[in-house]
Amino acid sequence: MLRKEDPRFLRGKGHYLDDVQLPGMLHLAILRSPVAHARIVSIDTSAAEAHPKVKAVVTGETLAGLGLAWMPTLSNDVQAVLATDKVRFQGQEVAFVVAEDRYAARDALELIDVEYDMLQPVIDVRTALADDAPVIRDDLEGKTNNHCFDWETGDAAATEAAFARADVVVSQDIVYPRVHPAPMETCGSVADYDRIDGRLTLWSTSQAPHAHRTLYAIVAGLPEHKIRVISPDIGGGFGNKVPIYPGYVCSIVGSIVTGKPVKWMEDRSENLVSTGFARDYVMRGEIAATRDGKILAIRTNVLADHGAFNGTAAPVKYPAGFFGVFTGSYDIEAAYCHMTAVYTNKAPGGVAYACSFRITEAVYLVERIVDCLALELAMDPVALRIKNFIQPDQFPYTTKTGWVYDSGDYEPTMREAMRIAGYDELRREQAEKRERGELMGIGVAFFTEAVGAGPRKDMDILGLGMADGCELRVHPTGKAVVRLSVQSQGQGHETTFAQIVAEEIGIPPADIDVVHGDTDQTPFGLGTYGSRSTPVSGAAAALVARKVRDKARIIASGMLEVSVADLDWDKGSFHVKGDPTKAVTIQEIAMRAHGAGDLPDGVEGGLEAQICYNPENLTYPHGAYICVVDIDPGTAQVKVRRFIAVDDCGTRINPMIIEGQVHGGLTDGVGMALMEIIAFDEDGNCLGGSLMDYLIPTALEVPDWETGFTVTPSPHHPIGAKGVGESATVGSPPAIVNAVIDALQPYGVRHADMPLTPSRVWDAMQGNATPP
Ligand code: MCN
Ligand code: CUM
Repeated sequence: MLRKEDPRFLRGKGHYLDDVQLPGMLHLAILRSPVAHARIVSIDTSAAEAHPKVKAVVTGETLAGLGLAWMPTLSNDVQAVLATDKVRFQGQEVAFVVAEDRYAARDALELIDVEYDMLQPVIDVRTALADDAPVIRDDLEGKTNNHCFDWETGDAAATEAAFARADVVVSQDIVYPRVHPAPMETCGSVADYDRIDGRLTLWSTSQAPHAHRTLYAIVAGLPEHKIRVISPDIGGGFGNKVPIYPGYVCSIVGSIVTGKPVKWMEDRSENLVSTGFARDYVMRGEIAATRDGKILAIRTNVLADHGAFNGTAAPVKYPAGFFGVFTGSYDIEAAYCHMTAVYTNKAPGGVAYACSFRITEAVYLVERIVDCLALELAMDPVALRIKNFIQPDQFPYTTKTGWVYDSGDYEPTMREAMRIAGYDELRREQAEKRERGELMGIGVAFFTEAVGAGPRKDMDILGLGMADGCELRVHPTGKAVVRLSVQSQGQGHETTFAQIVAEEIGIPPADIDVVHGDTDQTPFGLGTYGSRSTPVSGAAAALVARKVRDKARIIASGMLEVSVADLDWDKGSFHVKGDPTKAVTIQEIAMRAHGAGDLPDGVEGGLEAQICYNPENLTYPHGAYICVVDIDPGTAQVKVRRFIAVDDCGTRINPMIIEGQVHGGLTDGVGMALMEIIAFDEDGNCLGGSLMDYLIPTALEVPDWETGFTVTPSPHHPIGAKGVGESATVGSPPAIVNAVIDALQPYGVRHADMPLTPSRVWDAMQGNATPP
């Protein structure tokens, strides 16, 4: 089925945040810190205030007077809305101007005079905990260092014992650099505060409108029923639109102060410099195995850079997200991870960029380290993986770090990827090319993800349980509307949720309207990220439709004058068992539910239902990826020649949409593996602040993707579906890096860190794999 939303998008009729125009609307611009770490001595706003088009200038001091200078982050830290005492990263919000138009607001920023007293910045995560490192978070009472949190999982002693018994131990330092989701549409909001009835309407680029509304209620002390958050069409999120940004809060304050609607819309550089980054993990991976390639244990030690404020988005019990799945798809004896997270003078975030809470880092670690082991054992990387896979009869499988993989059948997926790739033939081609001095590499990665957060008994964000509401209403004429708490940013929910409901109640998808993104129109739920829409809201949609069908069955029994047990469902109609001519359609039932005439005893009129679905477990999709690269030995330029992706996301709702999701994620992976990095100089200047410096892949850098699939349904999901929106971003970087390292075997390279730009590959070829 083609996407129902596309006629609107393809004709330029999408309605994005910047399309919101309200009468009398003013425009907000944010003054940002030019430096990474400095004390604010003074701010002079008088010249800006005198600008004829300026309506308000607000500083941190003004906000402090309202108790709004600081806001909670999604991970129980606090973040400055506008800096009061110090600036803690380059690009931090210092003041804002509200003016009659966008240009005047920007011009007035230049009239604000801030005097900074420079402080030494903390940039290198490795020295952030040194005794003499300046303390970044002196706003936190009693804070005397830059320590953010420590976290561990697994069994250290059992892992130690397994390592002691191993024939072979391999360790490798691996960095997953800071990257940025860089959605096509930047972040923004329009706030409209009605002073008379105290109602706030906020249009914002939010992936989670309900969660945001509750947080505004808590932060600003506004009554929740008077706040309406609307996410219009969103031009890509990729995790970037999960956090609450100071700009959203500023627009609210701007509207309260001026009594007018206020729009804030970031430019590209603001988005790259100040909004949620991803990754930034410095990892040491260790793997222990027997000589014949049985993996015994995996151990890792991680240093995590969280920037100036811990703005990570993850369920609160998981400070390092779902990094705990770092044991991958392998049946091992023991595992242990220790992580130290620190503050640095960099933008806050730690959002997952197209990955369910740090799973990308985990998969990258295990898939790199397994390849290092294959090299050490001189074993084929595919054979090593297959030998260690969790077997089908072991599911549900409890990992050594406590995750329960719901289902999986890994080897067929791996074999399908090998079949499409022509794996053996590729290896032969590679051998020939090596003889001729050509650099061809074949990289393999196999991943298991944990998506669909999550069971409310152990998952919440700031106390909000991760269950999703869903409502289905069938109108008298048999058309329907399904109301979701999740919010599409391009994933095609208007199509796929209509398909889920259609499958259950037999109303054609075209007759089912999907409503989302408006807290006044939809039931509560935690939003779209961590590929949770299908696992959680998708389940809710299926179950709410079954509830409606159950009621329809009772009404049908009255219409056909038989007992409920004597009815058969035939996708779209009920008929009397054994007599298909005695039937009523769902449309006829809908009319009866709303119309004249008797209904069976105890049945209320109407045909609708509502549900709040609390998932029993996460879903665990998996996939096998094979990448083929060629490297120019003269320039060290990597070309991805082929990429084969075989994904298993259980029951597939819309194969075309899945394919689109996979294509997008694979393209992300090429970006991360070969091009993208948010780097900083030693003064804390962000070196990735524009798309001239932060390189994202285009059609030129990517091959024709070759996709395939297997289907291993989730046993606990009502239709067996698992999430897929992030699978390809998770699985592709290790496949590409493994391919590059494989190509560099003639140079004896075991590892090189992303992004594998020509200069890094060149360095690796010269025996200098660790970037300075
Ligand atoms: N789907 C399906 N069958 C399945 C699983 C999914 O047909 N077994 C369909 C779904 O119905 C949905 C799409 O695939 O239309 C993605 O579903 P799902 O895996 O549940 O992920 P979400 O809808 O929750 O989307 C979130 C995910 C995340 S977290 C990021 S990040 C990401 C991604 O989606 N951001 C995206 N894909 C994106 N795609 C676009 N265009 N834009 C983004 O910002
Ligand atoms: Cu993991 S980025 Mo998505 O979860 O919005």
